[in-house]
Amino acid sequence: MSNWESKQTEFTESILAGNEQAAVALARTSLEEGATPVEFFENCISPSLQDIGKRFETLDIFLPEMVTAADTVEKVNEDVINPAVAESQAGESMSLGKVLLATVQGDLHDIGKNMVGLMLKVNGFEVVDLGTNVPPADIVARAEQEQVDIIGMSALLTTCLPYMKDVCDFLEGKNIRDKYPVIIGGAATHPEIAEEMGANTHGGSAAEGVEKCKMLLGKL
Ligand code: B12
Repeated sequence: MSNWESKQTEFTESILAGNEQAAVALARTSLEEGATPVEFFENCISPSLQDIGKRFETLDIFLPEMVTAADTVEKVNEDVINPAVAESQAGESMSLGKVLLATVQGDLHDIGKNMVGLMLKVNGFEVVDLGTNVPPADIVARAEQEQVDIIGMSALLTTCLPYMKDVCDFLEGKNIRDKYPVIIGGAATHPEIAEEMGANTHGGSAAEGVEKCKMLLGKL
């Protein structure tokens, strides 16, 4: 698939305009032409949203357009990408482990986290998704309740990063830090941030998140 650049430009314009039909059709055609749903997500959806983020930052667009774009992407995910990802691995029934996922307190971004959850599920993990805006104490309490094997956190707002550290500090304070490998991701993070927050590792994409979770549990 060599023409991602032109597809991505077209996709960006469709989601900015809230043109669900065009965005869904572009995704369907790409899959029919042989792209995998994950390839479409990583090469088209994700960079288009990054592009929209940049335009928002430079005041070329405003919040309502970012909301429209996000809503249109959710429709594409619901109608095309999620079912295709689920179908691509149907039939796998092993359980590699249980992963808690949450977008941290103050942060409502969940498009990336949801893709991570879906990819983990189709790759054999059980996922406990706590949603968005989850306070550190709730993350720790649910990890204990659900006896998860890994804690995964997402943040796109840099102001919310300290809540990731709070989770690791809470775990330390309860003397259970070693029980829970912690993986973080989201546009506000990178590997050095993971170290700063006291997490074990970082996932830069949903696919990398799956590989890192396998590594954390010694399943690679
Ligand atoms: C869509 C969007 C929104 C939507 C969110 C809808 C939704 N349901 O998620 C809406 C319109 C609601 C929104 C609101 C806001 N947003 Co916003 N938003 C974006 C935008 C354009 C795209 C985000 C996205 O979905 N990207 C695509 C996904 C696939 O990428 P991703 O989340 O990074 O996930 C991938 C990886 O990071 C990884 N990953 C993600 N999570 C995890 C977790 C684990 C465990 C692992 C392993 C991996 C992993 O895997 C994913 C798949 O590959 C970004 C721009 C950007 N550069 O990110 C701004 C952006 C994040 N938003 C921003 C801002 C400022 C806001 C608002 C404050 C705006 C306002 N004035 O109100 C509010 C905040 C609301 C809140 N409290 O959270 C800023 C943040 C700046 C900063 N440095 O903190 C950005 C960067 C835009 C910008 N450049 O200014 N936003």
